[in-house]
Amino acid sequence: MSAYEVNFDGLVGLTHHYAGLSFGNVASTSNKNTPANPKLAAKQGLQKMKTLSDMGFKQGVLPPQERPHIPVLRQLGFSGTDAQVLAAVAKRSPQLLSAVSSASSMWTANAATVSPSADTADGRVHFTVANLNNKFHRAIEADTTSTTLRSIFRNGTHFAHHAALPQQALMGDEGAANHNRLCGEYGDAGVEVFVYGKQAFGGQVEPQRFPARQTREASEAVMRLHGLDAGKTVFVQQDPDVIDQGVFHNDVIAVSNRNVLFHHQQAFLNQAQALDEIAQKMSGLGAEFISVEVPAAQISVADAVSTYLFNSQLLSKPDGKMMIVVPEESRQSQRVWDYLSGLVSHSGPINEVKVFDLRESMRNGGGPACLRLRVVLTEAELQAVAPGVLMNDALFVTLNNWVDRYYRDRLTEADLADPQLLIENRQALDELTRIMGLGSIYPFQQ
Ligand code: SUG
Repeated sequence: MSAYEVNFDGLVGLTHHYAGLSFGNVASTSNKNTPANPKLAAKQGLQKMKTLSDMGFKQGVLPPQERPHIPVLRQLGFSGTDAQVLAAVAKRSPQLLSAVSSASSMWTANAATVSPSADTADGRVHFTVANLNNKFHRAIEADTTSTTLRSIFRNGTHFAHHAALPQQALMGDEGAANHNRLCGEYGDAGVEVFVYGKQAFGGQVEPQRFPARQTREASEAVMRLHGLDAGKTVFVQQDPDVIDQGVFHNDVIAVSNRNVLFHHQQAFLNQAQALDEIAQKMSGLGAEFISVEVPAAQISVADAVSTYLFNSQLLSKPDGKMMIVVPEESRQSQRVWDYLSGLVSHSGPINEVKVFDLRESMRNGGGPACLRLRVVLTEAELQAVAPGVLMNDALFVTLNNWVDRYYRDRLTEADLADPQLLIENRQALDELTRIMGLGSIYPFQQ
């Protein structure tokens, strides 16, 4: 059956700021406490969505979450009116306020793991919400992510939803950022590749400096929940040395589209063996696997981390070739730009580069691929998606006006205690749910 890849990008929230919350993510820790521009961040994201949609790629939008997250502060013992809760947490623990105000749900590659209907036992599209257990500010995303996905992909005939795995390090799950699906045509059965940072039970090696956020145990649970066939599934460990150099998710060092895996020479542990297994399982499906491996001698792991070359999107064009979508930082590096220029001038599968300025997100370690969740959908499944989330001319204009009305152009940690910011956030999100036709998805709307 024919199918499309639809990219659902996260709309940046009103409290986007730099809090240094993600140990192991170099950009996050090094930009801690610098002023942010939420309005610009939201517009940079919208521009990427609109440009790709105009180029003919199917594009959706996922809404931001309610922040500061008052319900979790109440769970932690703060009480009184919402304004009193804010004042108390700002006084006692500005860091906690910052964490519960993070706009991190914008990185929707971490919202969930998605398996297309062609791969699952019951022929439905399966979603497992990521528990994001490794970071407090991200773990609090799971509930609203679940409500949002259930609201957008409502139809039980086509879509199956699984709650986040238990909130415990053993089951650390970061969603699609550590998951690749290789296939011939999108609608064909594919090989799902789960990349984990460590194996909690009986693992041999793990990173020493920075955390491994994804466990093999979590990836195996997702495979079971989705009803995937073990013969079409591959588990690969990410090279622990590169996690220690700042590759906190696999999508910072590898990206796939259809039958192509674009990756660094040091992306995986026992790389040759992993690539062989993928190639064999692909050939079992009648598809030819193409690995585009970038040698360490040409691009170092440090280059990958600073330019986000691999946190790119590979998009299939009507001519059968692929376009690579990279952040401006990749163009700024002479080495990486020379590499990309060479890549697209050869006769390989990738023949065009598209650059986006995503600086506001990049300064927190979120590139083009972090900002999108890929969902492969057949025509019937696409028809079953809530229509108000699909990008088009009208939605682009409406969302830009909405951003102009509600977003600030400068935000620091000190602003988060402002009760007016919470009010603005709720007014904006209430309006957004109406614009996108999502119903009541936020705690404050209950
Ligand atoms: O989880 N940054 C995010 C970036 C996520 C990128 N996603 C993918 N690679 N798919 C993270 O580390 C930083 C927030 C702060 O420090 O303010 C942050 O959460």
